[in-house]
Amino acid sequence: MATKVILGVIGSDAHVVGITILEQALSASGFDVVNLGMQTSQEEFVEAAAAHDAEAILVSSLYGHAKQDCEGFHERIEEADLDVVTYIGGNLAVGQDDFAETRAFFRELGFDRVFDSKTDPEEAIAALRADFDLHSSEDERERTPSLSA
Ligand code: B12
Repeated sequence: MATKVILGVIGSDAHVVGITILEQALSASGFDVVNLGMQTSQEEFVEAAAAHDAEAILVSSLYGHAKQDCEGFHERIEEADLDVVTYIGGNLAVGQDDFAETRAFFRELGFDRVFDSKTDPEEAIAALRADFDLHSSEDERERTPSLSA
Protein backbone atom coordinates (compact mmCIF):
# COMPACT_ATOMS: atom_id res chain seq x y z
CA MET A 1 0.00 0.00 0.00
CA ALA A 2 1.30 3.45 -0.87
CA THR A 3 2.51 5.72 1.90
CA LYS A 4 -0.18 8.33 2.59
CA VAL A 5 0.96 11.94 2.81
CA ILE A 6 -1.06 14.99 3.84
CA LEU A 7 0.16 18.20 2.20
CA GLY A 8 -0.95 21.80 2.66
CA VAL A 9 -0.02 25.45 3.17
CA ILE A 10 -0.61 26.46 6.77
CA GLY A 11 -2.31 29.55 8.16
CA SER A 12 -3.48 32.43 5.98
CA ASP A 13 -0.74 31.78 3.44
CA ALA A 14 -1.92 31.81 -0.19
CA HIS A 15 1.27 30.64 -1.96
CA VAL A 16 0.18 27.52 -3.78
CA VAL A 17 2.76 26.89 -6.51
CA GLY A 18 5.26 25.05 -4.30
CA ILE A 19 2.82 22.48 -2.97
CA THR A 20 1.36 21.94 -6.43
CA ILE A 21 4.84 20.98 -7.65
CA LEU A 22 5.43 18.86 -4.55
CA GLU A 23 2.11 17.07 -5.00
CA GLN A 24 2.93 16.19 -8.60
CA ALA A 25 6.43 14.98 -7.76
CA LEU A 26 5.29 12.91 -4.78
CA SER A 27 2.40 11.35 -6.71
CA ALA A 28 4.69 10.51 -9.62
CA SER A 29 6.99 8.75 -7.14
CA GLY A 30 4.19 6.53 -5.86
CA PHE A 31 3.06 8.37 -2.73
CA ASP A 32 -0.65 8.70 -2.02
CA VAL A 33 -1.01 12.48 -1.60
CA VAL A 34 -3.94 14.37 -0.09
CA ASN A 35 -3.38 18.02 -1.01
CA LEU A 36 -5.34 20.33 1.29
CA GLY A 37 -4.22 23.37 -0.68
CA MET A 38 -3.51 26.85 0.63
CA GLN A 39 -4.82 28.52 3.81
CA THR A 40 -5.13 25.29 5.75
CA SER A 41 -5.66 25.43 9.50
CA GLN A 42 -3.93 23.21 12.04
CA GLU A 43 -7.28 21.51 12.69
CA GLU A 44 -7.69 20.71 9.00
CA PHE A 45 -4.25 19.08 8.84
CA VAL A 46 -4.98 16.98 11.92
CA GLU A 47 -8.49 16.00 10.81
CA ALA A 48 -7.24 15.00 7.36
CA ALA A 49 -4.38 12.95 8.79
CA ALA A 50 -6.81 11.11 11.08
CA ALA A 51 -9.45 10.62 8.39
CA HIS A 52 -6.93 9.21 5.90
CA ASP A 53 -4.80 7.35 8.42
CA ALA A 54 -1.80 9.21 7.04
CA GLU A 55 1.82 8.40 7.75
CA ALA A 56 3.23 11.86 7.09
CA ILE A 57 2.15 15.50 7.22
CA LEU A 58 4.02 17.95 4.99
CA VAL A 59 3.46 21.59 5.90
CA SER A 60 4.40 24.43 3.58
CA SER A 61 4.76 28.10 4.51
CA LEU A 62 6.07 30.93 2.38
CA TYR A 63 4.77 34.22 3.70
CA GLY A 64 6.93 34.53 6.80
CA HIS A 65 4.47 33.61 9.57
CA ALA A 66 5.26 29.93 9.96
CA LYS A 67 6.48 30.30 13.53
CA GLN A 68 3.15 31.68 14.74
CA ASP A 69 1.08 29.39 12.52
CA CYS A 70 2.81 26.26 13.81
CA GLU A 71 2.68 26.96 17.52
CA GLY A 72 0.81 24.17 19.28
CA PHE A 73 0.59 22.06 16.11
CA HIS A 74 2.37 19.05 17.57
CA GLU A 75 0.31 19.21 20.75
CA ARG A 76 -2.80 18.86 18.57
CA ILE A 77 -1.22 15.92 16.73
CA GLU A 78 -0.46 14.30 20.07
CA GLU A 79 -3.99 14.95 21.40
CA ALA A 80 -5.38 13.27 18.28
CA ASP A 81 -3.06 10.32 18.97
CA LEU A 82 -1.63 10.38 15.44
CA ASP A 83 1.44 8.38 14.52
CA VAL A 84 2.85 10.63 11.79
CA VAL A 85 6.16 12.13 10.80
CA THR A 86 6.02 15.86 10.16
CA TYR A 87 8.03 17.94 7.71
CA ILE A 88 7.90 21.68 7.16
CA GLY A 89 9.39 23.61 4.26
CA GLY A 90 9.37 26.87 2.36
CA ASN A 91 10.30 30.41 3.31
CA LEU A 92 10.00 29.89 7.03
CA ALA A 93 11.22 33.15 8.48
CA VAL A 94 10.68 36.81 7.71
CA GLY A 95 13.43 38.26 5.53
CA GLN A 96 17.03 37.02 5.59
CA ASP A 97 17.66 34.51 8.32
CA ASP A 98 20.20 32.06 9.57
CA PHE A 99 18.64 28.81 8.38
CA ALA A 100 20.42 26.77 11.05
CA GLU A 101 18.54 28.78 13.67
CA THR A 102 15.28 28.43 11.77
CA ARG A 103 15.76 24.70 11.50
CA ALA A 104 16.53 24.45 15.22
CA PHE A 105 13.37 26.42 16.04
CA PHE A 106 11.07 24.14 14.03
CA ARG A 107 12.81 20.99 15.24
CA GLU A 108 12.15 22.25 18.77
CA LEU A 109 8.46 22.71 17.88
CA GLY A 110 8.39 19.04 16.96
CA PHE A 111 8.96 18.82 13.19
CA ASP A 112 11.01 15.80 12.19
CA ARG A 113 12.56 17.55 9.19
CA VAL A 114 12.87 21.19 8.16
CA PHE A 115 13.53 22.32 4.58
CA ASP A 116 14.39 25.71 3.12
CA SER A 117 12.92 27.40 0.04
CA LYS A 118 15.68 26.05 -2.21
CA THR A 119 14.50 22.51 -1.60
CA ASP A 120 14.03 20.39 -4.67
CA PRO A 121 11.02 18.00 -4.50
CA GLU A 122 13.49 15.12 -4.93
CA GLU A 123 14.94 15.96 -1.50
CA ALA A 124 11.53 15.56 0.13
CA ILE A 125 11.02 12.28 -1.69
CA ALA A 126 14.46 11.02 -0.62
CA ALA A 127 13.70 11.99 2.99
CA LEU A 128 10.36 10.17 2.99
CA ARG A 129 11.98 7.11 1.47
CA ALA A 130 14.67 7.19 4.14
CA ASP A 131 12.23 7.70 7.02
CA PHE A 132 9.93 4.90 5.87
CA ASP A 133 12.66 2.61 4.64
CA LEU A 134 11.26 2.70 1.11
CA HIS A 135 13.29 1.80 -1.90
CA SER A 136 12.39 2.48 -5.51
CA SER A 137 9.01 0.81 -5.11
CA GLU A 138 6.31 1.68 -2.60
CA ASP A 139 5.57 -2.03 -2.30
CA GLU A 140 8.82 -2.49 -0.44
CA ARG A 141 7.63 -0.25 2.35
CA GLU A 142 8.36 -1.22 5.91
CA ARG A 143 7.23 0.97 8.76
CA THR A 144 10.56 1.64 10.42
CA PRO A 145 11.04 5.40 10.62
CA SER A 146 14.63 6.41 11.25
CA LEU A 147 14.38 10.08 11.94
CA SER A 148 17.43 12.27 11.62
CA ALA A 149 17.68 16.03 11.08
C1 B12 B 1 4.23 34.16 -6.51
C2 B12 B 1 4.37 34.87 -5.17
C3 B12 B 1 3.21 35.41 -4.62
C4 B12 B 1 1.82 35.25 -5.23
C5 B12 B 1 1.29 33.84 -4.82
C6 B12 B 1 0.37 33.27 -5.88
C7 B12 B 1 -0.10 31.90 -5.49
N1 B12 B 1 -1.41 31.76 -5.37
O1 B12 B 1 0.69 31.01 -5.26
C8 B12 B 1 1.05 36.41 -4.56
C9 B12 B 1 1.20 37.65 -5.42
C10 B12 B 1 -0.41 36.16 -4.26
C11 B12 B 1 1.89 36.62 -3.29
C12 B12 B 1 1.39 37.23 -2.16
C13 B12 B 1 2.17 37.52 -1.05
N2 B12 B 1 3.49 37.32 -0.93
CO1 B12 B 1 4.54 36.29 -2.20
N3 B12 B 1 5.79 35.57 -3.38
C14 B12 B 1 5.63 34.98 -4.53
C15 B12 B 1 7.02 34.56 -5.09
C16 B12 B 1 7.44 35.62 -6.11
C17 B12 B 1 7.14 33.20 -5.71
C18 B12 B 1 6.58 32.03 -4.87
C19 B12 B 1 6.53 30.80 -5.73
O2 B12 B 1 5.48 30.46 -6.28
N4 B12 B 1 7.70 30.15 -5.94
C20 B12 B 1 7.83 28.99 -6.80
C21 B12 B 1 7.65 27.69 -6.00
C22 B12 B 1 7.88 26.48 -6.91
O3 B12 B 1 8.65 27.67 -5.00
P1 B12 B 1 8.31 27.64 -3.47
O4 B12 B 1 6.96 28.20 -3.22
O5 B12 B 1 9.46 28.25 -2.75
O6 B12 B 1 8.24 26.10 -3.12
C23 B12 B 1 9.36 25.24 -3.26
C24 B12 B 1 10.24 25.18 -2.01
O7 B12 B 1 10.08 26.28 -1.14
C25 B12 B 1 9.89 23.89 -1.36
N5 B12 B 1 8.82 23.83 -0.38
C26 B12 B 1 7.78 24.67 -0.15
N6 B12 B 1 7.01 24.21 0.83
C27 B12 B 1 7.54 23.03 1.24
C28 B12 B 1 7.13 22.11 2.21
C29 B12 B 1 7.88 20.96 2.42
C30 B12 B 1 7.47 19.98 3.47
C31 B12 B 1 9.04 20.71 1.62
C32 B12 B 1 9.83 19.49 1.82
C33 B12 B 1 9.44 21.64 0.66
C34 B12 B 1 8.69 22.77 0.47
O8 B12 B 1 9.52 23.05 -2.44
C35 B12 B 1 8.85 23.83 -3.44
C36 B12 B 1 9.12 23.22 -4.78
O9 B12 B 1 10.51 23.25 -5.08
C37 B12 B 1 7.90 34.63 -3.77
C38 B12 B 1 9.37 35.01 -3.97
C39 B12 B 1 10.19 33.85 -4.43
N7 B12 B 1 10.95 34.07 -5.47
O10 B12 B 1 10.10 32.76 -3.85
C40 B12 B 1 7.16 35.68 -2.96
C41 B12 B 1 7.24 35.63 -1.45
C42 B12 B 1 7.10 34.20 -0.95
N8 B12 B 1 6.06 36.40 -1.05
C43 B12 B 1 6.26 37.12 -0.01
C44 B12 B 1 5.29 37.96 0.62
C45 B12 B 1 5.76 38.84 1.76
C46 B12 B 1 3.96 37.97 0.18
C47 B12 B 1 2.82 38.79 0.78
C48 B12 B 1 2.77 38.83 2.31
C49 B12 B 1 2.96 40.21 0.19
C50 B12 B 1 1.97 41.21 0.74
N9 B12 B 1 2.48 42.13 1.53
O11 B12 B 1 0.79 41.12 0.43
C51 B12 B 1 1.59 38.13 0.18
C52 B12 B 1 1.05 37.00 1.08
C53 B12 B 1 -0.38 36.76 0.80
C54 B12 B 1 -0.80 35.51 1.51
N10 B12 B 1 -1.92 35.60 2.23
O12 B12 B 1 -0.17 34.48 1.40
C55 B12 B 1 7.67 37.00 0.50
C56 B12 B 1 7.79 36.21 1.81
C57 B12 B 1 8.85 36.86 2.68
C58 B12 B 1 9.26 36.08 3.88
N11 B12 B 1 8.87 34.85 4.10
O13 B12 B 1 10.03 36.64 4.58
C59 B12 B 1 8.41 36.41 -0.74
C60 B12 B 1 9.63 35.54 -0.41
C61 B12 B 1 8.87 37.62 -1.61
C62 B12 B 1 9.95 38.44 -0.94
N12 B12 B 1 11.22 38.24 -1.30
O14 B12 B 1 9.69 39.25 -0.11
N13 B12 B 1 3.13 36.14 -3.46
